[in-house]
Amino acid sequence: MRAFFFLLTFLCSLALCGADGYQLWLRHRLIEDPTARQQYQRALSFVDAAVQGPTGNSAVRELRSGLTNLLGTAPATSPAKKRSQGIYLGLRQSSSRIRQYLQSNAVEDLGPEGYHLASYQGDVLLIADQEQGLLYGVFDLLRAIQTGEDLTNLQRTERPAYQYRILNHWDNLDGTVERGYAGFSIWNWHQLPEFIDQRYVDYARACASVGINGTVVTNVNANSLVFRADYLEKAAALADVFRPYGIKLYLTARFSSPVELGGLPTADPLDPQVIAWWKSKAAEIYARIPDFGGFVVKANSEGQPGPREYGRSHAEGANVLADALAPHGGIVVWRAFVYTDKAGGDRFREAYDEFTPLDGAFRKNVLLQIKNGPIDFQPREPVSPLFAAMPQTPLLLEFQITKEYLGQGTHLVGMASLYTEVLGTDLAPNQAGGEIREYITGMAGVSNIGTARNWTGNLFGQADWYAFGRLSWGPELPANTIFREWAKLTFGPDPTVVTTVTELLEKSYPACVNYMTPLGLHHIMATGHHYGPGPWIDDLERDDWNPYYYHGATRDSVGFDRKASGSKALAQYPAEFARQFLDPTTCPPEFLLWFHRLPWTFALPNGNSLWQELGLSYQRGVDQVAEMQTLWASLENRVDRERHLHVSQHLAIQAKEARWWRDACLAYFSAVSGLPIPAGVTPPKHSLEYYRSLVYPYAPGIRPQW
Ligand code: BDP
Repeated sequence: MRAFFFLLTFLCSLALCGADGYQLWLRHRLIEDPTARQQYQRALSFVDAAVQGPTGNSAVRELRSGLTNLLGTAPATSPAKKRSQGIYLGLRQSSSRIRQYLQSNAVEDLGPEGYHLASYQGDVLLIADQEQGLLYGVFDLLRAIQTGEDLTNLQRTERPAYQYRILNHWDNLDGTVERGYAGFSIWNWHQLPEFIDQRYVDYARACASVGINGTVVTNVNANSLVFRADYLEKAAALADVFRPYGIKLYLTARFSSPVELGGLPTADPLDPQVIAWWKSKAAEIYARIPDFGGFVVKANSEGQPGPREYGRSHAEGANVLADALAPHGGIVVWRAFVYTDKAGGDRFREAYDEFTPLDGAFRKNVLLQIKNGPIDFQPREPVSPLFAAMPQTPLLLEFQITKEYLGQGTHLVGMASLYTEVLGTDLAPNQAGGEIREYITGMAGVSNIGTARNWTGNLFGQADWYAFGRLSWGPELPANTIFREWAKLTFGPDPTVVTTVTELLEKSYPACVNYMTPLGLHHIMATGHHYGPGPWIDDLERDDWNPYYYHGATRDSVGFDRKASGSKALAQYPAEFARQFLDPTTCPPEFLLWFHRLPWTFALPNGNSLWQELGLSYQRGVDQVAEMQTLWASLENRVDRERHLHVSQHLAIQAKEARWWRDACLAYFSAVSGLPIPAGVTPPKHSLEYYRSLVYPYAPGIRPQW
């Protein structure tokens, strides 16, 4: 019997208890070190909660179950004996203990989502102004215990930097996910509203635990069917699940819905019938979902309908939807990812040219959602110039969490490096507060979640969901802190594992940029699915769908001139920011070919020619992946077998694909330039024809309509 019990415990510790990745970073496993466990047990022997609403109740439930799992015993509900220590949680004035603390400790306004955590005469106090703050405080406290923080000097006040912290699912009603690499959509529209998958609850817990407070459950390439009454009922059922976790539901709005669903002859935003249709649709939605967040709209972009079809501006289109939502407190998130199909322009410029004349023309409840870069989620982009050009319009920064252009579901690339680089980019280097994070009101992240048991397909994709949430709450957090936290929460406290996983994540982003798009190359991936290299593609119907358009390599030169002598896109930035890019000899090398067209012989600051440096960068990327493999291999006996194997196998694919990128790109650029592969670079294994011949019609994540 005893042997059986031990076997069961052993099996549980190896696999059943979360080594499959389902529990994400909320793996509240029993603290192994008995001394540490006893200390926490003594300090947290009860949870005295004064809460009333559903969110407060979720907070208490999370705290109790988290503590029970971490400490091995359930906390009591009140102090058992006089001298026992525990947690008091509640709003100001909610308990005498909290009131007593506040008499001698000033805690300023915490806002709707903030909280204050303090150790007070041996107890832990968690105080908020509204119950949602308690929920965030609970997750912070659990994270502190999970990562081994000493609670005796606990004293912190936390408030989110932004009001809007939203996940964007590019999920279709048929269950497919555009640019999704983790299986199908987790929303089972067919079986909603009756069937409530436990995943919905666990999803909401995970989001709340990192501060996410909104979710757009449908694709930006929208389907008007979601506004039909039965679908709204399904959406309402999801909203009911999310509400106790402080998460608002949003839907994408297809601009032509009044025609497609409403049977009207037009979707012209200034048509009275269209205006009335949106008003009544909004009222219908709010009748079912009283805290509905609002609409996200992709209009006149990549074939999506929009106001331009009726000769109306983006502002005229957005305002009609905004007016319909305003009486109910909803917002319109209008996407700036817009480019026309005019030949000969520079796509880099388009969003800026389209939207800057409209600054000030949007209703107050319209937010403009801008992708981090001016083109499209490339491995490394300079920031979008729009951020500094819309002072009268609230802005959301859109990141991709799913890795459409960064190795998709297979590659390990710690996106926190990209996110922090963007958030910290200083557009006004001569003044304080010019960082991108200061220009925005919120963050949106294109989700990487699917039906994969571990949610993200590649286990390390969880780190990107985690990073997005943490940064949307605290955009000043360094990537290293986020990686370290995630490593501890996911793999446990072993310092060797934590240090190695952190190092692996830190290496991964520069590695990917090196083996895909070094020195500012961009959009050179294959067409449609964007899987693998395709710098040679030049025969697509639109100029700017062709990878060739973005580098224009000839025998003599390569790169895109965006200076005054070229497309003039550089002039869209504030002058003091643009200055660093103007001169190719001082331009940061990672952005060189974004702004300059240069001869292959151009000398870089390190003395290498452009061609040599390009070759060596590709080689460096491949070598860095090999180093990542070695790092991970060193953890073989420290990480459970299931997850170790999972990651090793993914890294093997990444190593193979990194070599593919290097070989295919160098074979192509060498053929075009007539230059031999530089010394120190492994020559391509196959001919250029071979790489050009590779086709992958079933690569995942492709848009169903393309
Ligand atoms: C591109 C994707 C495409 C999306 C588009 C968007 O390839 O699938 O629809 O972004 O953001 O990167 O709307």
